[in-house]
Amino acid sequence: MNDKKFYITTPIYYPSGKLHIGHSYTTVAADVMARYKRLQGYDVMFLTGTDEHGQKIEDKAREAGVTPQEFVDNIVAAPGGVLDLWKLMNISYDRFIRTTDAYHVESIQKIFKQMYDNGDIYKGSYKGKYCKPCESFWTESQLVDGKCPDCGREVMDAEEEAYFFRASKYADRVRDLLLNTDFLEPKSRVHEMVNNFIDCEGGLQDLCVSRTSFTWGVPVDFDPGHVVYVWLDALFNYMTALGYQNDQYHDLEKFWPADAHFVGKEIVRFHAIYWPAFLMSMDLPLPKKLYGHGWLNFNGDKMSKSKGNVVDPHLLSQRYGVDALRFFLLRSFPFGSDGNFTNELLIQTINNDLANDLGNLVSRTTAMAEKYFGGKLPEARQANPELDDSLISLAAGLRARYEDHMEKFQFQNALEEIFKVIQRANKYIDENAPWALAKDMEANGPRLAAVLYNLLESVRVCTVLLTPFIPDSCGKIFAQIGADENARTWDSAEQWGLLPGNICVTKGENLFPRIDMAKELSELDAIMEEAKKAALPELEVEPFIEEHVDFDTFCKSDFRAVKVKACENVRKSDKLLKFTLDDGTGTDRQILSGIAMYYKPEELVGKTLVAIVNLPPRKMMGRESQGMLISAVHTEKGEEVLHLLMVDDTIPAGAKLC
Ligand code: ME8
Repeated sequence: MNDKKFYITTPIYYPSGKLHIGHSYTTVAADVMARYKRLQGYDVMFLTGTDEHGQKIEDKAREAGVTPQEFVDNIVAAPGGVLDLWKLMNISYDRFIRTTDAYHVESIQKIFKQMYDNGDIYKGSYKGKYCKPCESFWTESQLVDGKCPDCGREVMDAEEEAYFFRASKYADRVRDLLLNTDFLEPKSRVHEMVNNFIDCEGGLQDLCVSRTSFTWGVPVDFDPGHVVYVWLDALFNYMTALGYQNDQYHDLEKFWPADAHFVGKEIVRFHAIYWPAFLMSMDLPLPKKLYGHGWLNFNGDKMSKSKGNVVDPHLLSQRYGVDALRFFLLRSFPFGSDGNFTNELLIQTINNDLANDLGNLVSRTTAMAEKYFGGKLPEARQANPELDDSLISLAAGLRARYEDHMEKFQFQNALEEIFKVIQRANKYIDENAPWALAKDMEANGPRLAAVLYNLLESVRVCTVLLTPFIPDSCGKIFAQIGADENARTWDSAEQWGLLPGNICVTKGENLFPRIDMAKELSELDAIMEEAKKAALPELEVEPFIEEHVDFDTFCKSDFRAVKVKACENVRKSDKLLKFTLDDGTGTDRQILSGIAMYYKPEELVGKTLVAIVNLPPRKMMGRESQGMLISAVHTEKGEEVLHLLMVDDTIPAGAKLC
């Protein structure tokens, strides 16, 4: 039996809309960790899922005209939904939990009842501030500038009869957990939690854990009308998915406590304070580690649909491949800090690391093995310690340095170590100039074979350790360098010289083609513009003016039907059209109107329009305008659209509109 076990979780996602690249960040990181532990020989349980209850989902379902269950089913399981995204991103989860799964609901009801029975949940009345999008209650003192401290949006007053969890009872134990153990990382988040939520004015407050204002949640079975607060429901997923308080699974003993919960920084509060307190209340062992990673912004701004800067993983992986995207997320930003996603950085990372460094090393090495030896290296190899040792020792010591960083979830540093070896190997090619050796194969054949073997071994060791990050590409590299199963293992990454003497090297496809930065950026910009437009409301109507106008004032405006006798563009103006109009008086009326972007002058001749004719005359581009033509205006996909008001041609010129 394998006693090396590893249980890792991601947060469970709200299926309230399309997931973006920021959401993929936690899951890709957890996937890398799960694959790394499997590589090390651990029996891994990697859990992810969806958090499907709450007011936000209920509201969205109502807007969409479907039941909440239909709404979430559609986002989770439909094409392009959450499950599809994880398939696309090559996420190797072992279990997927949905909080609407019957077994989970049953467990939550039992847990809630048990906490009620042990006195940690009691009934009271809630008065406070509520942030609807975050489904969070706040006290006045927790608000920032009167707004939700998490998302910065408006909060509303709320009062309801509710059940409360006695979080205050666990304040000391939670403080101790945070300050005196390595439970929460990075350390920089510890003081924020303790100062803001435990050692704050009034201390750790009891938490409101039921709602009566909506119904889409786990019902409190002993008090109809109440549903369990979504965070209590959601947090316990980490245990119900192993079979806690249900018969669906039986993995609790094997995998609990969790080895690592990965969460974004904005939900550290729930995981660092309430989650341990809930577990303490149920007398359960605490998870070993909680890691709060940073946020990915886009061009320095928070990712959001309305800003049109939500980066679509489907689009990016189609253009660059899933591995390039996975790699970029963990290579470019330290996991614990915020990162700024830009298209330039993405392309630069792909070009520098994957195309220039790794791709080049693999393609040069395999091409030379094919060219000089037909893909089969001879057994006779001539070492040259002076030239070989620095590369070999760097590569041979790589696994230990990599492991050190991976154990601390420092993915960026682990990759940095690998790329030092890759860069060193590229330099080794230049130092040894295989093309020069190849000029005299008889004399230099064994030396050339040694150079290429050392390069292949460097590639192999790096590829073993890159496998958790870019699994598909690594499979292809292993095939190109002829590495068999033995040469792909965790142990093999520490052993130099594992590639068999008679390896068969084949130069395959170019794994990471270079991207033309300027061309790509302009294409991405165009796509983003389109996305921004698509996110805008279809039609937008000007807000109505609330102030009343009295009837007499209204009657003072003289609206008339006018017929267009002539119409022409005004010279040197892109906007103005000059109209000569019959207003029924027998004297032509001239009106200038800024509508040249919408109409060609010839289209309008003969039309019957509406004008207000008693505005004071005014000059535009040196010409007098005697009134104003009336148009209907609205906004469509963010752009102003204008229609001149045209009336039935049987209406005579000069007819008064009233
Ligand atoms: O919070 N950068 O779900 P969620 C980095 N249901 N990470 C980001 C991000 C960004 N731009 N945007 C989102 C929830 N995330 C709860 C969890 S767990 C018991 C309940 C991360 O769908 C975010 O930080 O809003 C979080 O870790 C994850 O996506 C899910 O967010």
